[in-house]
Amino acid sequence: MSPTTGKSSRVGPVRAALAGLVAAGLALGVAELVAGAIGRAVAPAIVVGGAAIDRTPRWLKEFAIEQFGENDKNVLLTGIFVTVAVLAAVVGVIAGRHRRVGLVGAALLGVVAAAAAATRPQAHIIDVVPSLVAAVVAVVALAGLLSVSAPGRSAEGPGRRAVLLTSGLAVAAGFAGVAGRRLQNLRTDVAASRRALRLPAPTTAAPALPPGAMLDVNGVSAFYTAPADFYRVDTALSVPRLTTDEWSLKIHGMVEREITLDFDDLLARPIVENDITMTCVSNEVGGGLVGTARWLGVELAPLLREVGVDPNSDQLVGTSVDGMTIGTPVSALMDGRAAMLAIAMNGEPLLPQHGFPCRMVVPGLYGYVSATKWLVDLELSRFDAFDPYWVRRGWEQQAPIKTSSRIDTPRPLARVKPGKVAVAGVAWAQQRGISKVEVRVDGGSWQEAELSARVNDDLWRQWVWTWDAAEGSHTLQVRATDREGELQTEDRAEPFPNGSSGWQSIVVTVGA
Ligand SMILES: Nc1nc2c(c(=O)[nH]1)N[C@H]1C(S)=C(S)[C@@H](COP(=O)(O)O)O[C@H]1N2
Ligand SMILES: [Mo]
Repeated sequence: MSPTTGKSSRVGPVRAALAGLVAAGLALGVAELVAGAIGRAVAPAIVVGGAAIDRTPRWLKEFAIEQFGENDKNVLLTGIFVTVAVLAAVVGVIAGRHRRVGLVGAALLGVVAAAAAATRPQAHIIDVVPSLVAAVVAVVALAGLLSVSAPGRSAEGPGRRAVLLTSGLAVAAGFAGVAGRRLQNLRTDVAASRRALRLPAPTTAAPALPPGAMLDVNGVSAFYTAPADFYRVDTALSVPRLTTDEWSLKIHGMVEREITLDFDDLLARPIVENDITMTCVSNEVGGGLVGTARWLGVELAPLLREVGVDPNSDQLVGTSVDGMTIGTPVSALMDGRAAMLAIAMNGEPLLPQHGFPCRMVVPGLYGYVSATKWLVDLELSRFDAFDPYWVRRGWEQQAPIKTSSRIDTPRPLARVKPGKVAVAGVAWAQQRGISKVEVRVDGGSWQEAELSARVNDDLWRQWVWTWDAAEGSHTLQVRATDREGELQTEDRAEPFPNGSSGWQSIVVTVGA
């Protein structure tokens, strides 16, 4: 189809690859700038990454989280940039020989990114613009770089002009990228919005903690998890940016009167404070995807009563600004539990990564069926009418939290001194509460641990048991019982499709 480029304008593979890289860099940099100018987080790498996350099979997602943990998103972004670099170099080399084929290739990469932008949830037609601009920039820059790099008639090959243009465009790429990011921060200054937010005093404060609610044991999880240490689980490649000024929440669907609240409306409502332990369905036995906070916000049940929920509606679908959908049973929201729209965690506005300015929190349900972050829309619907994001991926529609217990100290495979060793951790069974935690060594008889004082049944309890440790290698096991008298199941289950189960077991070495 495309004729081979004439000899005099052919460019050798090394120079052509470099031209491809610089053209791609400039294209991505300019795209950041355009994304900043239109005030949308739709730079090509972000939209392609987001599309990739939504299409990643579960085994690969689990592998990535296992390997990279909370770094999984940075690893993905790095992977995207490396892929783009390789493709850009290949396109450059092709264009060096077959100019038109290569330039079409460059344009196609931009079009693929534009397609990803257009198919993101919450996509706006304008979202394709940064990627399309990137396509044009890539084509023009690549053509220009190759033409100055071509040996032409001169025998010495490309000279100063090529070097100047290449380095000039590379610098421009960097500037555009940095300026684009700055612009995006300026346009939606989440940090400033967060600083400016004066938290209201609770109309109904959380009751004071009883004595003994927190155990003083080295190595046990803090009763309240510091927000910065609180586990983070979401599909957002870049943390969605939403200020209190931009925020609004529409409650609609199967209701008598739909309403839209802005942030002042929210603050004007009675403010409640609840201590709640939150858990992720993806938490493995012994894992860290659980945390406790004092949440400040607005009760959901009165709001739902105000809009008049159709009795046939059984699912409340929360949607975030980045298009995540999460479905919660209406019955759970109306049964008197402390379900809320939260704006603060442990006395400070939500951190951006935990859903600033407003998220849902519902005790007793895993986060993927209750805890929409960056919440902007609540639709009353039916379970048989709409499958939210995770349900479409095979996770159970409804998922109450399973009774779980964890050993925080000693750590697995730790080496401890013989004699008295504090074995301690946390146990949770939100809504039912924890009544007992037991520990056993090497499959011996179960020993009852001391529990922190009960605060409410939506909170974890810390526990400690003093072990008289003899030298050697030993297995420690833990199990909890809820306040209904139900023992934590020994049956091992993986997190998919409705949460892990089984007793945690660790091996430690006792030696001088
Ligand atoms: N917008 C949005 N909200 C979300 C998620 C998400 O991916 N996007 N993940 C959910 C899941 S699976 C959990 S466990 C909790 C985690 O909240 P955290 O990151 O504040 O701990 O948020 C929930 N809310
Ligand atoms: Mo989760």
